[in-house]
Amino acid sequence: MKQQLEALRAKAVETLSSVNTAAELEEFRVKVLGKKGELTAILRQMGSLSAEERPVMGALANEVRAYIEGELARVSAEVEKKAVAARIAAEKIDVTEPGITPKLGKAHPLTLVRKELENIFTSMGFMVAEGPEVELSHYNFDALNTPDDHPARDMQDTFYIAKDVLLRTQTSSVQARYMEAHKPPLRMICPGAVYRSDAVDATHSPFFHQIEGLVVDKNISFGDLKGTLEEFARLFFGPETRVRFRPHHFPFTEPSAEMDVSCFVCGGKGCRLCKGEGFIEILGAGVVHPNVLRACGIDPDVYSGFAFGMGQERLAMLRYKIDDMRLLFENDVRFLEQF
Ligand code: 2U9
Repeated sequence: MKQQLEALRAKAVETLSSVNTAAELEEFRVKVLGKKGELTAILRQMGSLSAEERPVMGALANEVRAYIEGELARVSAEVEKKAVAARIAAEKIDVTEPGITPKLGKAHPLTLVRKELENIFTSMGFMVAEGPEVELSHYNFDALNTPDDHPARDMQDTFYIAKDVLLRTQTSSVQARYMEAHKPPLRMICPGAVYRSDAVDATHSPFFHQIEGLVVDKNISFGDLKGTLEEFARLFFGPETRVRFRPHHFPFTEPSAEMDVSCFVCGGKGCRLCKGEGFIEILGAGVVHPNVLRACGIDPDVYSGFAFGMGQERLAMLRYKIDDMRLLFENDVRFLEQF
């Protein structure tokens, strides 16, 4: 029995020396030290020993068990240490490696221009208003002194949805609604999309954006219009900017004018941008027609006003030297990244 115990000890030490995983260790423990294990099998023979031999063998068996348990604990600690080291090696990250740069979005040039316009006009006390893009012909045309036989109302020029419902051709409908809902004094701008049955080219699109403005109060004159729009031109195009007004016609204003700004590239001498003119047309404006005030519930004998309108695409193209309007709608990231 002594030899058996020593043989068990030697075999256990040898087996443990080649164990690599926690599962193998457990298998070893059950096989050698478990209730039905090899040590128990040897101890079953105790009954056949003499009374003198029994305590000696008992003591040896205990020593062998303690020895094997000690080895098991030692190897178990080693295996655990190796497992942790292997995991650390496998999951190692290089914290000095450069990260993945997140792609940041940017504001569209039309958004940049709209915000700049809103900042300029709100700093002068204008409110910003919005209205529906699918509009009644009443607000798009009738209220704006644009009668049934006006060419702008033609099917060729306007997208109709039903007889009296259309995609608005101008944001002026927002001003008409605003006048109905608010009493003067009023000072407002309305930026937004408009739709016209135009063929696409470098300077035209059936979908574009306007920004229009309206001031109504007692004693508003063409002088107020000039002062306000000249100040706007200086804030948007620079302090050296000069303006000029040319007579024009709009159904909703009388008198009406178009405003040009001195060319911000050549300063007025004439260049490619201003086509040798020295000036660039940027907006239309005028004193609000009495019929328009009346149609929107404001007494033209008490109040007067001025209005103006400009195209946001045109302003964006001038500001950012964009030579084709289509670039603003194609959403090519290589183009949009530049702003
Ligand atoms: C009301 C009364 C008057 C708005 C105006 C213009 C002149 C004008 C165009 C310029 C280029 C639009 O983008 S564009 O095609 N606009 O020339 N707009 S006066 O007059 C109004 C508006 C609303 C109630």
